[in-house]
Amino acid sequence: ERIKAGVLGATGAVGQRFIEALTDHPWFEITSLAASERSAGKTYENAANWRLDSQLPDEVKGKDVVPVDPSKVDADVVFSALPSSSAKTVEPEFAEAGFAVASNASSYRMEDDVPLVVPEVNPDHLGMIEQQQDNRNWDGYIITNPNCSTIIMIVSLKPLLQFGLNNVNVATMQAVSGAGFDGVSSMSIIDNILPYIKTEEEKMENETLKLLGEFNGSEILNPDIHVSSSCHRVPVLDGHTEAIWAGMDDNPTPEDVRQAFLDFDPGLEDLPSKPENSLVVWDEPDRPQPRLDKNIGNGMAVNVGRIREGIRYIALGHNTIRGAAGASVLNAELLHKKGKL
Ligand code: A2P
Ligand code: 11C
Repeated sequence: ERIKAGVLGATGAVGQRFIEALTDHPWFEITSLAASERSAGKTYENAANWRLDSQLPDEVKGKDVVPVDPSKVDADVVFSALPSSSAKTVEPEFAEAGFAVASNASSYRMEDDVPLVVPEVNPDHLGMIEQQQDNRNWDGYIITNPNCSTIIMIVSLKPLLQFGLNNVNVATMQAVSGAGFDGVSSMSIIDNILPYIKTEEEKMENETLKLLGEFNGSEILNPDIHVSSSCHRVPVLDGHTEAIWAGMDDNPTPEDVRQAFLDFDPGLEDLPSKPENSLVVWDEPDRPQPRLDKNIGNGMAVNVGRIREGIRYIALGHNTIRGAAGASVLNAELLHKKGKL
């Protein structure tokens, strides 16, 4: 039997990526599309300002958009692409009403009893769900995935833990789609770079420590790793690029690191959204690039290259797929595999 899936914030930049990820999915079926009162009552085709680079799937075109109200949504799991301000009030209403909420929003990521999960990195943190349901008296629950920039970095850091990772510095070059649909349509950033993205640097630092922390069954113990980030918006439509400096106790050579990236076992068994390679290693000095490489592995791979002494390297991933909707769907697939959905 197929799992009924709703999308909250279905009309936005990440919401549209959820629609794509869930269309023809082997386990999930889209049963509800929800957005703000501005869109409710319209058909999806009329409510969503669909991107030009892909076709609006037939199965959602004529569907009605409903408000983000648990009594109006028919689903077992809801995927949330809501702005964090509305996610803050809406997501608990759904969890309380018994829905599994797989959220891309930032509102609950750092709460002690809410799993912040990337399946390749910390699948055991899903163990927090029972605690959350007890604490909050919810029949459902919220699980979250990190911010796009964090996800792209963390997948590349996981194989470096074996060398005693102790220090991470990162400078990001982030696409405009990360700022939501309005960010893309205005393109007001053309011929420019914005050297500040609100709350992004804190998110990269705090989320990375939570993800790499050990879950002892009741709490997460922060790892002894220093993380420092500088975040920037560049005139690219999709695909975040990151320059990463990783300090490690064992001082591995660039070749050791390259081999660790190549040998990386994501431990994902047969989840439908799993890419063939979670890490794709580039040896050409001018790769990876967003325009050429963001869609590798259906947009779910993290590309790494330019591995140099230091250790310094570049990571690139599709921010609204690997870094957002695809990450939430992968989390829900993992929940299903573990019998929690
Ligand atoms: P709508 O299209 O009706 O405004 P983006 O990140 O691209 O800006 O998209 C945000 C998504 O969240 C859209 O689907 C938007 O719906 C929805 N949304 C924004 N504010 C609210 C709100 N207060 N309540 C419910 N949905 C909201
Ligand atoms: C950006 N990373 O590119 C942001 C968008 O915490 O999920 C996503 C913010 C978040 O601007």
